[in-house]
Amino acid sequence: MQQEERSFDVNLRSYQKTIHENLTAFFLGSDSSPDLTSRAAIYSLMAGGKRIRPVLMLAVSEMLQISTEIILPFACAIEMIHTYSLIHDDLPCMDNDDTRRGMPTCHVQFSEPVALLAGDALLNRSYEILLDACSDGNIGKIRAAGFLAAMAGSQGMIGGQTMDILSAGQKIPEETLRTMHKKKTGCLLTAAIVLPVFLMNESKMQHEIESGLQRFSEHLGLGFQIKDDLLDVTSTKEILGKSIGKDAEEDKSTFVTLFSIEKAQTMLEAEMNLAHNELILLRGYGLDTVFLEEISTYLLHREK
Ligand code: GRG
Repeated sequence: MQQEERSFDVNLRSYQKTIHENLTAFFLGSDSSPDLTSRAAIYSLMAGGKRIRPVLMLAVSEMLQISTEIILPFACAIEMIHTYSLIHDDLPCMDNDDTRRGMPTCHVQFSEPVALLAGDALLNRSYEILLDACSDGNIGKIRAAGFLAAMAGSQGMIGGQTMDILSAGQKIPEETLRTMHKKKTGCLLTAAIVLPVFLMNESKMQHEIESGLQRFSEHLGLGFQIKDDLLDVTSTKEILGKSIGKDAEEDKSTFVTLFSIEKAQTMLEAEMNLAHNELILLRGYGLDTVFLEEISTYLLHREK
């Protein structure tokens, strides 16, 4: 067991290192003298974070035998989109947070206008990187890039954020809460997990693998969000690296405020079991799902 834990840890760190070492270069491209906005973007991009989305993308790619060279631009692009969403989410016009990833938020460190532009720059750069990755005209890469754009857009993450804003101060039904989080948190995780399927070599099982990974990602995404809601009431600012207790303070509907800590914990475990069941089915297609099983357990028990 200890042996398994060590090897998961080694794999996780190795994926995180690959991302960490390449993000700045991908963001800067040929820019050798970054201006204030670019420096603010790099400040947030390199402030740490678990790198869950690109790690999942690299792990699924390895499982599907897609090379690091092919997936790396997509993995860096998704972390840039995620970081832009955090910068914008922290702005005074949204959640108004002063700490993120254990550091002052982008607008506190720089200024509101610069943080707004830094988020925009990260989003624009991510699309430049995606377009560049597609420049050989490969249809799988073009579909992969389009899928990531859609998952981040108004039917996906931005759509979820819109529902979140509109539901402020209201008690919303459980189904609405689930839909909101499926979009706001889940869509980017789905992008990370499903996108590599577009880059696979022809496989008879491609459709089944895509559907299985899609369902796995949806359960993992909901579980990830329920855990986020739980950490907001059970953790500390020092451990999480961001403000806590804001959900209740702002009268937000979450799995904890709508139900209870105990019920949310039960719902979290149910989602993770459903995610696990999907992996068992995927194993039946000859896929090595060990890392995905281990990362699901890691996310279930994570402290930040
Ligand atoms: C502003 C366009 C726009 C969208 C904002 C994703 C999002 C939508 C806002 C971020 C705020 C939030 C709490 C979203 C829920 C998803 C979530 C738990 C984000 C934090 O992701 P982690 O835990 O963060 O992966 P690190 O710092 O580890 O990368």
